[in-house]
Amino acid sequence: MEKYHHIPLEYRKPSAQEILDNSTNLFNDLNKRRSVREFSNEPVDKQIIENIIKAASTAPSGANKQPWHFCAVSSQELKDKIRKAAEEEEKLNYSKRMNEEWLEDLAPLGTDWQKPFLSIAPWLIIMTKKVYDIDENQERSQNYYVNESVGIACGFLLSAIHQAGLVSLTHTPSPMNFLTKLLGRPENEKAYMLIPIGYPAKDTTVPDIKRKELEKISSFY
Ligand code: IYR
Repeated sequence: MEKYHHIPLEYRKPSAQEILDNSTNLFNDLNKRRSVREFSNEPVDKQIIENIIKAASTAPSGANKQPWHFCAVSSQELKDKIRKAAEEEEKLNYSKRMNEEWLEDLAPLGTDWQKPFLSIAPWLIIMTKKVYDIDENQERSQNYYVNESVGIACGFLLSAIHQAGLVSLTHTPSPMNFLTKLLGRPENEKAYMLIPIGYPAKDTTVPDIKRKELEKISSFY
């Protein structure tokens, strides 16, 4: 295989002060990101969702395979179907699949099997991971570090949603295979994350949870 043609890196070196200010401001802004479970049904332009997906797709990936797909759903009919199927799985999760400790950990969040946000939020993005690739001739090829790559892209997506001025939720109904079925995705794709996107409902509240202190989450050597 031939090497990629190389091009100059687009990079402007900011001053140390600018970098300090940028990093402080970015932290302060990201620190305001919260998972939201109550959405307004106010529509969001498709172009905004396209930009957010494009931002997520700039994530690095193993061997640049970009092993992800973003299914953006605004169809009310499909959102309702997704909600119904997710709630069926969640009913089983909450009533028998999750153990005592898990239920106790979730109790303070007050979540339950009901997922009205799935039919209320104007958009749902379902991210899938491509466990392997299939080309036009049905030939299979490998992807690498798929979970890591898709996880990074998902982080970029959440950050893009927040920085655009919208809110989201990382929702993981499990098992998630109903999603790839409802969306008619090919067999090499597995559902990775379901992310409702939109504006928060009026007067939405979020739990008063705290992030761990820097000292608890880092060690400097
Ligand atoms: N997927 C379920 C349960 C759930 C699990 C975790 I871990 C959470 O942080 C929140 C919820 C649900 O969406 O209700």
